[in-house]
Amino acid sequence: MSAASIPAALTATLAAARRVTVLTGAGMSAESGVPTFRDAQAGLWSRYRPEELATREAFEADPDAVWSWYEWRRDLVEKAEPNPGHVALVELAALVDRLTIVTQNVDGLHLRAGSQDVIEFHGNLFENYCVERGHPMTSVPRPCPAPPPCPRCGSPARPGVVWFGESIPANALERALAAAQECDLFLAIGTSALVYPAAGLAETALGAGAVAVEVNPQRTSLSGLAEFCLRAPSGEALPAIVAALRARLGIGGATRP
Ligand code: BV8
Repeated sequence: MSAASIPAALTATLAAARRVTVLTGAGMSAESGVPTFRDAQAGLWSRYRPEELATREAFEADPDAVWSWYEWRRDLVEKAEPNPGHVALVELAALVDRLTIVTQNVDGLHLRAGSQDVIEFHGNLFENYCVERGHPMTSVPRPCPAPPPCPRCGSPARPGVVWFGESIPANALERALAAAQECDLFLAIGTSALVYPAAGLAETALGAGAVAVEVNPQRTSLSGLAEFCLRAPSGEALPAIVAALRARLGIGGATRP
């Protein structure tokens, strides 16, 4: 996707924006080789649906199986690298007044790419804590076939992610709502917009007068609300957006490949 294919009106809106808020979903990491939730679960996990595994009930029913699913994902993510889409968001943040990423992804790839203002709305795969007291368990040995006991209270570890049926941590929710309410431009990237309250952030931004943009090869429930829909992979569309903005701002230099 080239800079020339980015609508001039989108580039103009981006250039004039005081604050840009980006909501990313699993599609953002697809080009890093991390399967999306809509993809059939690969191999061992092909018989489960994520919604069935990513719950407190599933963990309480079979801690070892759910823990192993997260270990499998941690292994996969550790082998993954941020893709050109992640890098382009780092570059975009340097070109606009303020850019906040609200990510539904728990893979930590935005942080590894160098993004600064990131809200991990559903937590992080690599941050575990114990089920009884919430003691952070930062040095969990890998590989680890079963939830290890907390060194402080002995209760088992759980992944530091937000499961279905669990509330979003208050601080993350508050910051994400503010980012949605205060932005002029809301970019929804690589998300099917099926999970709430994350998906509701788009309506919050629109209600506050923002322009919405969708980057997704497929249509979603947000498509009808978006002023611009870029039907392309984020690893191609985002570098093109950055190149188009650089050209409009008269800033040379190609986007890193
Ligand atoms: C909550 C962390 C209040 C874990 C995740 C019954 C009881 C309780 C709650 C509910 C209920 N019914 C509904 C709810 C609400 C529920 C919900 O929304 N359910 C859905 C299924 C309807 N939400 C919750 O439970 C939330 N909490 O509501 O608290 C509460 C509390 C108690 C009781 C009631 C209410 C918490 C939700 C958080 C769940 N945790 N992740 C883990 O990862 O293991 S969700 C997880 O799935 C992800 O984080 C993400 O949010 C979601 C997957 O969505 P996407 O990221 O969009 O990915 P997806 O695969 O779907 O789509 C990928 C897209 O990318 C596609 O559109 C594709 O076209 C596109 N794409 C592909 N390739 C590319 C691309 N795009 C660009 N470039 C590419 N290359």
